[in-house]
Amino acid sequence: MKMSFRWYGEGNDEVSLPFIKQIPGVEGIVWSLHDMPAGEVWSEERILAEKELIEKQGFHIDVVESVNVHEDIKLGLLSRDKYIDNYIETLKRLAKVGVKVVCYNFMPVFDWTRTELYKEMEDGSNALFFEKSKISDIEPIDLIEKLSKNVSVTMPGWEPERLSQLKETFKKYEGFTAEDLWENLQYFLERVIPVCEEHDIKMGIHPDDPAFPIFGLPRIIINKENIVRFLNLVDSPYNGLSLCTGSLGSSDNDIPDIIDEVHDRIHFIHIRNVKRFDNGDFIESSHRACDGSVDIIKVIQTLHKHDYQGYVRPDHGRHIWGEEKWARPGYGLYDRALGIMYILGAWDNLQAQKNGEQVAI
Ligand code: CS2
Ligand code: MN
Repeated sequence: MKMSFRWYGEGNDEVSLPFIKQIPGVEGIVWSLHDMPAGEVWSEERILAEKELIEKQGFHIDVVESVNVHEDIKLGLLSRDKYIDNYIETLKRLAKVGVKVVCYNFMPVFDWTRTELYKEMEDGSNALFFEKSKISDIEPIDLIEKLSKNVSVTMPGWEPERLSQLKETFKKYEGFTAEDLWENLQYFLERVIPVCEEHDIKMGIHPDDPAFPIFGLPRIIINKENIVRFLNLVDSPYNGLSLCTGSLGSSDNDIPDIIDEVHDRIHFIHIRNVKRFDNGDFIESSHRACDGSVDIIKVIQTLHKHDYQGYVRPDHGRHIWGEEKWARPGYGLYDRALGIMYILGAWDNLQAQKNGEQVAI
């Protein structure tokens, strides 16, 4: 596996590239142009400037997360073709500078959703929390307003231009079903994947987070059955997954079993743990298997069994050692760095066993 780390860009991330450099094992930066509105073509100058900045620190730029999909594409509006053309142009420009994988999602309206960004834990750390009952009694707009009061940065999926149109966007989704979303996803893939094949750039869809419908909006990338259906929409290695153990772990998915089934279509993995409660709540925990509901060790063993050669990054981390004062929710430095050491510790141990076995033969 190739270890990487998500970075939000100069002036947009309190964690610096030189600090990331000090985490053992990180080879690449997972990057994006976070201020680009969904649907616009990314400028070549900006892409090149980002590439230069990241490569100067000795990291590769192989993975972009995300190139956001315009809402009209998800809704299947007439205007979608123009936005798909723009998406394709951005993909070509990224392929030209050597990007290998693009992580994206196809969730209506929101990216990931939580009800608290700074839930205090007994040990003094804090973490992203989802309280199911809170989602049922609150309007989405009120939830976002409440959450964004304490955050000074723009969270993925909460870009100002998207939020300002939240009410209208919700209206457009009235009566919209999961089957409509499947159809529109297929339409998108049928146009985009042939270009990916030609330009050698792979698409990896990110599972929906949480992995169940919220606010009456459909969510489809949520379990094994749907992931298999998704991969068959366009049966090409370029139509793949960014498997996220935390997102799929928000409901009762057997993630090692999913990896067994679709490992050859996984291009990128987010590894993190979540602890689920019986009432449907969940909290993001440390990466350690015994701290959450996802058996992270088994996930790593399964990847190793299939000789996973793709990209990986720790996903969200808790805020620890006081970093909630400066780091963006889910994306502090310390817990993600600890997560990397846990993942690499497990991986190196499996490698050592494998090498030992080979020597013994
Ligand atoms: C990420 C997602 O922070 C996160 O939870 O895993 O925001 C992810 O970047 C997007 O869904 C991919 O488009
Ligand atoms: Mn993720």
